[in-house]
Amino acid sequence: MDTFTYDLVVTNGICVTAVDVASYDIAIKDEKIVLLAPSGSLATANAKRIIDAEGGYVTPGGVDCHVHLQEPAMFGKGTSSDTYETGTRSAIAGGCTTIIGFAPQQRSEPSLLRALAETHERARDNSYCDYGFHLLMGNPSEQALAELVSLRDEEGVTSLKIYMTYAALQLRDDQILSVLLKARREHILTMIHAENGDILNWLTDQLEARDLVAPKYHSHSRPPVLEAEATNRAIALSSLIANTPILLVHVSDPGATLRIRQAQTNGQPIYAETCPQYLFLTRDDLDKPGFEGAKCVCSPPPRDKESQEVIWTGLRNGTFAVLSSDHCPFNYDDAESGKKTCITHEHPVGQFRHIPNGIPGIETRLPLVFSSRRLPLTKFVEVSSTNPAKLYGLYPRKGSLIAGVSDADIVIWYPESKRPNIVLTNEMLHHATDYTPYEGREICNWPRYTILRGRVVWDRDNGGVLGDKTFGEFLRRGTSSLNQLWETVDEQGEFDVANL
Ligand code: DUC
Ligand code: ZN
Ligand code: ZN
Repeated sequence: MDTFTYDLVVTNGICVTAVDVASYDIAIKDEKIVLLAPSGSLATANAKRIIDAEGGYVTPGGVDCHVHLQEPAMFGKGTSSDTYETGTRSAIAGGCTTIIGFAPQQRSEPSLLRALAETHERARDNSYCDYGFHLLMGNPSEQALAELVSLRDEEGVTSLKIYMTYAALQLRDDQILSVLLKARREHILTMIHAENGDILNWLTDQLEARDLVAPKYHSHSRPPVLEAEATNRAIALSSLIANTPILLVHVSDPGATLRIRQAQTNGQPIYAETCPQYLFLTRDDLDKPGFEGAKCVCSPPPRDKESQEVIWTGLRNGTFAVLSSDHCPFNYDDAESGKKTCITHEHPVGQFRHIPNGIPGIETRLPLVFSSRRLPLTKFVEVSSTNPAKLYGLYPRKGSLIAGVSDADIVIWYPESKRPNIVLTNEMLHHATDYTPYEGREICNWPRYTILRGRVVWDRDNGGVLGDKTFGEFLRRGTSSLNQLWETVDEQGEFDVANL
């Protein structure tokens, strides 16, 4: 019987982490990175397989911490066009080895634990990559809040998302305060969707009264100030509860970004996420002939060119800790459960109010940003892998290349000499959605190999997807380790209303 020292070696790569770029070889054994060695020194090691990166960049597997799969219709009509199986297949083909999806608790459901159990059923043995869950909290009942301890200690779920908009999900300010208070005590990170639901409903009524219902009016119903106002309010609510950490998801607007930056400068534990749609799409993409613009309807909506620049700057200067996809896919050409559910005889270009909100992007997140060359490579790794892992309690198992510690989750990119010039088409992608909002874009690199826990699950030139849907494991997460978040909170002591 052959005995190998290593299961896999990656030689001759330029390895990038959140802190440095350096040439070294990586040896893998039993799903872990076990050794980092001088470049080329492991080229003839006793390993079952040796992959020559040929001078290409080698990065930790991507961690996409904002992914919607197989959720019931909560953002209006429509059902997800991707299952755990197809969404995670798409993830690995785009270099992503870990996702954090959402376990949706409906308003009629008092228990978070039940909502979580149902989500486990959907994902179990159906995931090509490793996965965890955030609770999507539609009902902050007494029972739900009491369950946060079990969520953390027994279930390995240490974050939840709440909404300031959507009829089925919107929480009042007093409810948000109750969530923040309990989350603070239990060291659960609260993610907030910050858009003012009341204002957008009012604006939507105004637009409809004038028969302005085409897809492009989605962005008129959600002007930037509505995101900035809600962001400001979320920060105020956090500060009221003795500076409870919050994470503002999918930020698109410069006003919101500025407010977040100010709060951070003040030392408040305000974290933020942005997504490729706010770097690569604009509101003009919603203004295409006929119903086409519906392909880019998501919330908040893409803004303008100047806003894109502010978001890029925010990524570079650390305002945004994480870059996620917010993959929330609906088929376009589907009148039963996709974007076209809102088309009627009376409304041939649909009614934006009823367009399912969300776009696909799990596979394109890393290639788009990597090949844009607009972030230093260390920053690219930081926001797309390392910080998500730290923020959501997965570090250093995920998000890095630490010998003896990190899972062998690795992406190998093409070297300069072999760089493919790719024109993105939906046909190339591995989701089950019938379009990509990035159709026709030129991309100058793509993950050549994706390795998940030591196994090559994606080999672009030799077979494509090689993984299988039973290989992905559920990840029990710890509490956040980014910036010693909770240590700082504990030092400040309990919230006390008498201290206000
Ligand atoms: N918010 C999300 O986070 N995802 C899709 C829809 C939405 O509004
Ligand atoms: Zn949201
Ligand atoms: Zn989302």
